[in-house]
Amino acid sequence: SRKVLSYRERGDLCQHPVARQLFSIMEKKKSNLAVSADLCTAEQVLQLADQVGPHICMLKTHADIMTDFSTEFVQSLTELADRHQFIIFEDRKFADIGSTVQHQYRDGLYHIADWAHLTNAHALPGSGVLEGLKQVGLDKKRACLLIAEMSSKGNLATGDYTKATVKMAEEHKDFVVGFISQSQLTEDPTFIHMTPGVQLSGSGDGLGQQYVSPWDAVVTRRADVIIVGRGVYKDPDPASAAQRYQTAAFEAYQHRLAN
Ligand code: S5P
Repeated sequence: SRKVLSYRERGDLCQHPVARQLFSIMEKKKSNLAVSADLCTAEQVLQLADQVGPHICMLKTHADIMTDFSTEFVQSLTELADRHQFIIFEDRKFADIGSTVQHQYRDGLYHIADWAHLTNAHALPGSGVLEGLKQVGLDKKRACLLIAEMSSKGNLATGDYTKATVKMAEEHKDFVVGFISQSQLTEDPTFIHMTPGVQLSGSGDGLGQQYVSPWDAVVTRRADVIIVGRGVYKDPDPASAAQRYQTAAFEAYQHRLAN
């Protein structure tokens, strides 16, 4: 099998500034951990971001679950991202026609394109979803991931759907920098694979979520970045939990490099 490239080598191959920055942060901080801050107040999200900041390459948000989203929140989060050096990823999962997602990305209460370096979209609507998002995001140098596979039980993102999603990404490389997936989908080293549904202890959550370990995600499924929510923020000590996941995922990456 062919040599596994380091994050640094892959960053050097990337054209998109967000992909380059992410790979560079991963290399520098020795972190392929993204923490999902699925909390419902600005104070909780900001506190978590500050606690886990040193251990992560990326913070994932769900702005629309917050009760008090504001421009002050965005400003504070951006300051934390600059201080701790992490990418902000709004997990919006756009899934409508181009014209609608354009508004959802640029307008409304959240103005996502103004603050999220990275967002994501389902391939379901066809390439119009990307054409719409691009018209807003390209000028701002934003990037997008396509959801090619999901972690949840019974999901329909499989087989030909997944293959068509990869093809769509390849046709929009100026904006799409990778995938949300459960496995490696392409050998192209400039695409980043991010895998949610990762936990050190549990196997599921009773609502369809299915977990694998950081080792399985990175070594067996070849994820570049693991995404961990409850495994970190439900822990009584989120900073230590983040450190545990950081170490587990980075050791798994180093194992891949060495083998
Ligand atoms: O297939 C997916 C895609 C995503 S982005 N499965 C997921 O669980 N996610 C997101 O990852 C989900 O919306 C949540 O924010 C996070 C997983 O959280 P956890 O608490 O189960 O680790």
